[in-house]
Amino acid sequence: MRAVLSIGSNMDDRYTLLQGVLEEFKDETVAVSSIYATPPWGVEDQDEFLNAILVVDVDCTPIELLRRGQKLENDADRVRTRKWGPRTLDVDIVQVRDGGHELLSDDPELTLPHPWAWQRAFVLIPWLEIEPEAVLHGSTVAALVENLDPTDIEGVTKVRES
Ligand code: PH2
Ligand code: MG
Ligand code: MG
Repeated sequence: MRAVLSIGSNMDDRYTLLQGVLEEFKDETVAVSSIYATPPWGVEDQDEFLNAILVVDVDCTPIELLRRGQKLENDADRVRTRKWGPRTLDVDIVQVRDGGHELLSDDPELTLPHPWAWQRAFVLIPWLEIEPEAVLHGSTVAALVENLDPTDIEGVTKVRES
């Protein structure tokens, strides 16, 4: 199956933490975006994030992929305090496709597609770079970006070319 992963960090050595995820998936990676600096979304009184998107082709179930992401988060000493709060590393599954079909899930542990992705500039702008024609909630990523608030778009800046 093919999965779109959103990775983010706003604590500690953010580049190295994101790089660790890219390293873990390097043999399964189909595409990877540049790294972007992004203003905190949802909870605004926290440090700037670094975010990126990768598309991976993995031979496992969505829950197994979730566990791989959680292992990376735990290895980064992630501490879960507040929802949407600061974190060393976040590995989120945005979307999963299998044989051209999108997998949907309402499992509270893993909602697919990711419930907030369609409105998050920090997901859509990096994703636009690698898969502009991907469809989420019935719209292409390019169309979703066009519908974002211009100030949200301006806040997202490329800091390291992929
Ligand atoms: N993750 C959140 C909440 N807010 N904001 C940015 N810019 N980047 C994130 O990765 C992020 C966020 C919850 O996972
Ligand atoms: Mg998240
Ligand atoms: Mg998460």
